[in-house]
Amino acid sequence: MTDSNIRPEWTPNDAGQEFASQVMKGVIGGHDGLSKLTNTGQAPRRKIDVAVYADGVLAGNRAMLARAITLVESNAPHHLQSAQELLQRLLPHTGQSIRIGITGVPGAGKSTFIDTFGSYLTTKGYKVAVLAIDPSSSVTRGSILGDKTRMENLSRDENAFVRPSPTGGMLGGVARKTRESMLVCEAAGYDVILVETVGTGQSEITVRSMVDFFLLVLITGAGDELQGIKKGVIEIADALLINKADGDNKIPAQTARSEYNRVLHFLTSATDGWTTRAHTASALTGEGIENIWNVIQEFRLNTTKSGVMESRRQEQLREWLHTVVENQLIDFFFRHPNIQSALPNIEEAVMSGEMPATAGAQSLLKLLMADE
Ligand SMILES: Nc1nc2c(ncn2[C@@H]2O[C@H](COP(=O)(O)OP(=O)(O)OP(=O)(O)O)[C@@H](O)[C@H]2O)c(=O)[nH]1
Ligand SMILES: [Mg+2]
Repeated sequence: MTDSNIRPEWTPNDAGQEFASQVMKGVIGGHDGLSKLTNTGQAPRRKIDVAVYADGVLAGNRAMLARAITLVESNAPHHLQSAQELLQRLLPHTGQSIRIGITGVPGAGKSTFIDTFGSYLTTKGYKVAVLAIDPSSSVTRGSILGDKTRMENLSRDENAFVRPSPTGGMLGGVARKTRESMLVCEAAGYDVILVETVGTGQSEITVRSMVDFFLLVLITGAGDELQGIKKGVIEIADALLINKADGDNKIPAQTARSEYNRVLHFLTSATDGWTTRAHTASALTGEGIENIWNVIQEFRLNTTKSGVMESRRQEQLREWLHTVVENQLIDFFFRHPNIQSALPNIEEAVMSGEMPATAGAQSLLKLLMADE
């Protein structure tokens, strides 16, 4: 069972095992780390007062913000309705922030950059929220923002809100939570939203689909300047940042910047009317940090004027709607009793080569409709 001493601050006191972000003492139940005991039908559920949550968030109350995000991240079916009602109330107060995605190979200095950059922004009077997408993470295994020590300054800053990656398996599920958390942060008055992700391919595409500006953090060295970063990732970036441009590494970083700028010249840019360029900075000393903010502000001005910002956000919403429909349909399909009983046989027939996969899928779909 949950021990209240090891609960993160954002877990409501009356919560059971259903919250996605929850610290557990190692693996105590199934292989997924969840207790075999659930509170379904047990402890009486206190009704969530959505209006209280909404008022708290809109007033910029941090504790309520944390609780609202916990609600939005919850995997419990009975929280879904309240979470959606809450988002409905908050929606008119969203959209005013600049949403920035940050990616890069492990160790490139993303977290250090966010700490320095975020602190720079709060000293300028902005409120900064940091979210993460790390589909593989769970609190027990350590998550992307698990060690807040790497964001020492920001996590102590009252104008910053640092939230670890939601747990909960598949990238799609994690992405939904992050996207909705982003809206809650905006409603709470945060001006800049930073979304960190690991450099693993698919998660970058996902983050790109929810932010305005996408920053790729790179480092020099290891001979190969492309260091496993695929051309495709460079092509979805609005700026490249060669980090660790300090000490002996300053000159190599500047050389790398010129090389990347040459490469960028031949690539399609990620955003209409905007030229992606490489820059250098040191997250450690702070040099070049202001320049990055200037670049982002120029981007914002430019794309707002041209209408590209607005059309990108609308397109992102359309895509998101479609993604949610797809996920829910798939879920409905695999949970359907007709499918569950027929699937093993059809799978076997397809695997043994007796039945073509497409024919197998068609007969499953027919079974799904047989009820209606
Ligand atoms: N010299 C120098 N070191 C840096 C700089 N930025 C980060 N580092 C160091 O690089 C190491 C990795 O930094 P992180 O910020 O944890 O990198 P990350 O990209 O978030 O790493 P993951 O979260 O593991 O993917 C740490 O030891 C940092 O102190 C920099 O600008 N200059
Ligand atoms: Mg990190």
